[in-house]
Amino acid sequence: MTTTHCPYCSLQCGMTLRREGRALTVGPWAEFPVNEGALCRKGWTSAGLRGHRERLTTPLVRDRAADGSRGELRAATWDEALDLVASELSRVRTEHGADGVAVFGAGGLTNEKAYALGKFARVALGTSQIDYNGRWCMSSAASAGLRALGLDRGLPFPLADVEKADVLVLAGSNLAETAPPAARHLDRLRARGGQVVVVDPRRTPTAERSDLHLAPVPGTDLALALGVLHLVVAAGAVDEAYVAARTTGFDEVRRSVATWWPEQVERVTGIAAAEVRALADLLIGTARAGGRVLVLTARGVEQHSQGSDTVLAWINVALALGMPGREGAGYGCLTGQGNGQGGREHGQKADQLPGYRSIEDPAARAHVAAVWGVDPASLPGKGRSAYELLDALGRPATDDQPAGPRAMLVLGSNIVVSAPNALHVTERLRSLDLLVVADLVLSETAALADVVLPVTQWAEETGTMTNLEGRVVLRQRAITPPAGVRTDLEVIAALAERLDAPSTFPTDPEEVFAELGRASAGGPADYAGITYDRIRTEQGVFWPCPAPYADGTPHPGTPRLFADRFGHPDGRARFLVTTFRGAAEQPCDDFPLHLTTGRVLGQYQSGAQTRRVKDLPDTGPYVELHPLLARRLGTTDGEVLTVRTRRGAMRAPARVVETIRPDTVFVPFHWVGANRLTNDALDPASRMPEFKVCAAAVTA
Ligand SMILES: Nc1nc2c(c(=O)[nH]1)N[C@H]1C(S)=C(S)[C@@H](COP(=O)(O)OP(=O)(O)OC[C@H]3O[C@@H](n4cnc5c(=O)[nH]c(N)nc54)[C@H](O)[C@@H]3O)O[C@H]1N2
Ligand SMILES: Nc1nc2c(c(=O)[nH]1)N[C@H]1C(S)=C(S)[C@@H](COP(=O)(O)OP(=O)(O)OC[C@H]3O[C@@H](n4cnc5c(=O)[nH]c(N)nc54)[C@H](O)[C@@H]3O)O[C@H]1N2
Ligand code: SF4
Ligand SMILES: [Mo]
Repeated sequence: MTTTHCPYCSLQCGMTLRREGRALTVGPWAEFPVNEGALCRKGWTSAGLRGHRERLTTPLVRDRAADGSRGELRAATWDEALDLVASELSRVRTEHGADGVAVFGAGGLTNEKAYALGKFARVALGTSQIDYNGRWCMSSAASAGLRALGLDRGLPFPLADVEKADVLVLAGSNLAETAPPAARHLDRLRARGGQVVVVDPRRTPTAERSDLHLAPVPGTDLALALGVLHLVVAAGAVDEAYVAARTTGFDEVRRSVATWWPEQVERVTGIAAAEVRALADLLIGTARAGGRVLVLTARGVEQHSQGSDTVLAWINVALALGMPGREGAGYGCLTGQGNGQGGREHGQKADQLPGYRSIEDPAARAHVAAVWGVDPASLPGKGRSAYELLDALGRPATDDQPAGPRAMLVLGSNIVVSAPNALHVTERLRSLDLLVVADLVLSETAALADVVLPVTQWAEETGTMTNLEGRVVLRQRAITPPAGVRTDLEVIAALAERLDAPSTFPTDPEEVFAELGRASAGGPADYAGITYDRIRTEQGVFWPCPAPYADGTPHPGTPRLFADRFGHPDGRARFLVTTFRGAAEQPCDDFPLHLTTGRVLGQYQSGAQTRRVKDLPDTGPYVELHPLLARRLGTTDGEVLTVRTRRGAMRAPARVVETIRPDTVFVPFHWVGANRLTNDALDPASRMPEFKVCAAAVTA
C-alpha cells in the first residue's frame, strides 16, 4: 500500500493506493489532516483511467505533405518523435528567433515538472514565450494578494482554521461541489454558532449550506464589496488601531467608497439593499464583538475582466475590520488545480523565476542563473500571458506586436476545450508549424497536434504538489507505468539533450526537487528546507521553509502567515482603491442574457480524464435556466437549446431549475461548447479572461 494524493483538485486529498493483481484500489488515508480520510467521487474513482483502452502508450506523429496538408496521426518510435520535435524546434528557432517557440504548462503539473519546464524554456529554448493554464485559474487572486498583502499564498493558514471563523463569506465559490471534503468545515463552523454567507448568482449546493445567500448579476461583485466597505465606514466600525499599525492607504479607499450606499449597490448588482445591509451588519456586529470574519474568494468573482479589483475590494473589507493575521480570519483564495499554488511559484509563468521571483529582478536572475550554471544575460525577459500567447500563435509581426510563436509544446492542458473564445484559439493552434502535446490520452488538443508524446499519470510517478494551504505534499509512485510511456521529466530531459542545452535536466524527481530548493532559496516561496523525507514524516511542509539554521536546526515551515507582518518590505498591507467598471460585455437587444460557466461535482476541468472514467456521470453539456426564462423562451426541461454569443454557438439540452437568476444562464465547461461562447476580455492586472460573464442569446 502506498500513501499518495488525488490526481485532481487543490485539496490534494490524501489517499492510499493498493495493488491487487492487475487492479488498483483507492482507499482512505485517515491520518492525512486535510481531508481526514474523506474523498469526493472523483477521488474514489481516480484509478479508473488505469489500463483504459484510450490510454496513449506510443508516440504519434502527423506527416505533412509537401503542399503543407496534414495527414493522420500515426504511431512512431520515441526516437523518431523526439528527433522530429527537436529538429523542428531548432529550425523554427533559426528561422524566427528563440521567441518563435512557445511552451504552455499547467497548474496540474508537479512542482518538479513546472520547475523543469520553466528552466527548459529559458535555458534549452531561450524563449520568453512560456505561460500556463494557471493564468485562467487563480491569477486574479494572486495579483491582488501580491499587491495588497505582499505575498500570494492561497490560504494564509491551514484549511482547518476556517472552522474558527465566526462569519465566513464565500465569494464566488461552490466548494461543496469543487472541494467537497472541505465543506465539512462549513458545517462545523455553523454547528459552533458561526455563519456562512455565499455570494453566487446560483443557489448552489454550497449556498444550500449557508445562512445568507446573495445572488448578484454576474460581473457585479465589485460593487457589493465596495458597498459593504461603505457601510463599515458609515457605522464607524473600522478597526482604526489595526489600520494605523498594520496598513497604508486607507484614507483614499475610505473616500472612494463614499457613494456606494446600499441602494446604489442594489441598482448595480440586483441584490436588495436590505440584503447588502444584512451582510454588512453581520460583519460589523461580529468584528465589534471581537469575532473573526473570513472572506474566501474563488473563480466566481475572479474570472472577470475586473477580477483582481474585486479581490482587492474584499481584501480592503477584511483589512478595515482588522482581520488578516488572525487565525481563521482575514482573506484567502481557494486555489483550483492540484498544484495551482506550486505551479505558480517555480517558473512556468511568463514573468517568473523559481521561488516566486520576478524574471525582471536582476538579483533574482543572477541567483537562478548561478544555480543553472548559465550567464544571467542569457535568460530571456518576460513573455506573453496565456491568452495573449495563444492569440499570437502563428501571427506575423505588426506595428505594435512582434511576430507570434510558430511552434508550441503543451504539457498538462486541454486548450481546445478550456481556453476562452475557443474557436478562435483552435484556429490559432492550427496555424502553427508544429504543435507538440504530451498527455495521457488523446485530448481534443492532442488530437490537433503534429506530435503527441504519451506520458505517465499520477500513480505511476513521484513528485510534489503544493495544495491550497501552501502545504507541500508528496505523490508517491504506486504502480509501474504501461510499457511505452515516459515521464514528463524524461521528455523534457530528452529534448534538452537533443537541443544541446547548456545545463543539466535530471529525471529523478527527488534530484529535481533538491535543485528547485536551491533555486527557490531566498525567494518569497522558499522551499530550500523541504525534503521528501520531511514531507513523509510531517504530512506536508508549509512554505516558506528556508534551509536549516546555521546550527543545523531545520526551519519548521510556515503554516500561518501575516501574524506580525505582511509580505511587503515595510511589513504593512496596502489598501488599494478600485473603481467599478462592470463586465466587458453587457447584455443588449441581440444578446439579452448573462451567460456564466463553471463546474459540476462529477467532472474535472476539460474532462479529458474524468469523461473517460466510467463511474463518473458523463451527462454532456446543458444549459441551466430559470422557469421564468424557460416560459419566456417557450421551452421546457430537456429541450435542446441554442446558445449564441458574439463568438460562437452551441446546442445543449435545457435544465430548468429554480436556483438561478432569471436573467442568467449557466453552462458547465467540462465538455466542448461552453468556451466557444466565452469572452476573451482580459483583466488588465492579472490577464485573466472573463470566463464568468458575457452576453448571450438563447433560442429553442
Ligand atoms: N468537481 C470539480 N471540482 C473542481 C474542478 C472541476 O473541474 N470539477 N476544478 C478545480 C479548479 S482548477 C478550480 S479553479 C476550482 C474552481 O472552484 P469554484 O470557483 O468553486 O468553481 P466554479 O464552478 O468555476 O465557480 C464557482 C461559482 O461561481 C459562480 N459564479 C459565476 N459567475 C459569478 C459572478 O459573477 N459572481 C459570483 N459571486 N459568482 C459567480 C458560479 O455560479 C459557480 O457556482 O475547482 C477545483 N475543483
Ligand atoms: N468556460 C470556462 N472555462 C474555463 C474555466 C471556467 O470556469 N469556465 N476555468 C479555467 C480554469 S480555472 C482552469 S484551471 C482551466 C483548466 O483546463 P485545462 O487547462 O484544459 O486543464 P485539464 O482539463 O485539467 O487538462 C489537463 C490535460 O493534461 C493532461 N494531464 C494530466 N496530468 C498530466 C501530467 O502530469 N502531464 C501531462 N503532460 N499531461 C497531463 C490531461 O489528460 C488533460 O488532457 O480551465 C479554464 N477554463
Ligand atoms: S476534493 Fe479534490 S483532491 Fe479531494 S478527492 Fe475530490 S477531486 Fe480529489
Ligand atoms: Mo482552475
